[in-house]
Amino acid sequence: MKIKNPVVKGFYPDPSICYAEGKFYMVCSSMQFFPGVPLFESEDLVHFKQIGNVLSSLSQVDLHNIPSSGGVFAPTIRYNNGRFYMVTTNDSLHKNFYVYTDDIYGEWSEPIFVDQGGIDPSLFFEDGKTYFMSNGDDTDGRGCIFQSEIDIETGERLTEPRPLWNGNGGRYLESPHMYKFGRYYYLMAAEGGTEFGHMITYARSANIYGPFTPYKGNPILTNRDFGGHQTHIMGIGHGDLVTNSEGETFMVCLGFRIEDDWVPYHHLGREVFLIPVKWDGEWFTAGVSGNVYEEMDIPVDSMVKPGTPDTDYSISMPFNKDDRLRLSYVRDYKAENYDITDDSITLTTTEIPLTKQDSPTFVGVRQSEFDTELSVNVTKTLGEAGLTIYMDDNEHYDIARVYVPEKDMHEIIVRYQVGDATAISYREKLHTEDVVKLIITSTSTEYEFAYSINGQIRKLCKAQSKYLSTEVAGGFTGVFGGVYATSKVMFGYEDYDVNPGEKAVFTEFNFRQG
Ligand code: 6LW
Repeated sequence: MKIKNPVVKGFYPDPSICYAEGKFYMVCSSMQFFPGVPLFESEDLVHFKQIGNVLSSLSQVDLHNIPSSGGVFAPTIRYNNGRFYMVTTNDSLHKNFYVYTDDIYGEWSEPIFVDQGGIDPSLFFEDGKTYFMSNGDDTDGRGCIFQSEIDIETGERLTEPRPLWNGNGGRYLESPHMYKFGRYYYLMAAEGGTEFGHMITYARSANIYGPFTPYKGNPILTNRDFGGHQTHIMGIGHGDLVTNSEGETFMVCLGFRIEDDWVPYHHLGREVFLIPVKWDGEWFTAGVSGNVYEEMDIPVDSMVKPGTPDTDYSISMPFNKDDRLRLSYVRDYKAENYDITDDSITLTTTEIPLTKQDSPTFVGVRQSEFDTELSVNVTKTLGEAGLTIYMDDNEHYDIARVYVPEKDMHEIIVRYQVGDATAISYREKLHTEDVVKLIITSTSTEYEFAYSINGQIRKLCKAQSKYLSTEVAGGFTGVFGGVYATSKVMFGYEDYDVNPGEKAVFTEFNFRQG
């Protein structure tokens, strides 16, 4: 069956998946954004529905003032004896921990920490034992996957971490997962780093502690040798295998969609790709000759119900329960600054601007498509209230309504924040106290800013998506479209401090995607 990748679009990196109670459940990393670890359900590996966020309480994860792209790194989800486990790393605190639930539609436990370093932890259950693995360096300083046995009730490590495999020679050996097929244990990992050199490798052993023999055809999956003129799908790596009730094995992995054939960049973040897996005796292969294309023939026919609609990533008011699962905040969620109903978002201004490594009053949704229109009505607010296309603290484009009382300054501004550069690319006096509609439209290569009053649209300026890309911003995230409010009005060459605590009321939020 022809499948169009990615199967989950937008900033949903580091996918991990399991099969339980007749359905697939998948989690992704979330870095500094809260709630953490978005949780998806699927019946066919092609259509995924977000059903929750694993880390839905700040008591489960400490994101306070962490750096952009710090926080929650790659998770693993596993199911054992009727219980779901999600294990991950708070990379800013260098702590590995897991949470569990007996109800996949309910809340997850408080964190249980494991005394083993590294990142990208994974769990493997066999014969009443729980194996915990993560990456690290061996005594020679080489990348290595380490494994220990833990007590899954307490998180206590019962054995010393033992080196399993140094990978296939690529840098940044990470994303380990252990599987048992037949008489062999299969240890799969990512190498090359989560950028253009990314790849997936594996090795197998008759013993869970090795020695592991690498597959002779490693890397089993990569697009590292393609140029942008051959494909716009890059960064393929960080995979997880899953087997359905028919014994058919598939892989999900991350990748990203670039723009520009020759100087590639991506701004939507790393997304989820579905990969076919084939067994050749007791070794497996993946993809099409180890590569990934936008359209692939994947044997999911028996699972996909004909006529199932493609995922629509658009979101608009009135919000429903599913929409609310997609609302994301930066670092600490401070409930007192948000009043979100189905038909309005009321934000309380604070002195924290978007550019500060802190918790600005912001709520947004991942941009999953290249062609979008984001719009919202905003009332007059003492301070600044606007729409933003937000990659992280230092890379975002804002269109805002500004009112500074002591200056009696009532303006529409467009701000490009790229690194240390704050460019006010548009400033215009606003001769109304009425509601103003802010509008940002996008293509794959640019954003256009406009506003309207009583239906009269006024187009202002444009900015390239390139300058919000990962290749400019660095890190591991992808862009959000959202609303924000602050009492710290920054023009770069002059800033104003308005009294915090004012209310910005947004209505008719509409994020059309695709
Ligand atoms: C993830 C790890 C990685 O945990 O980036 O570059 C981290 N590789 O696999 C965040 O996505």
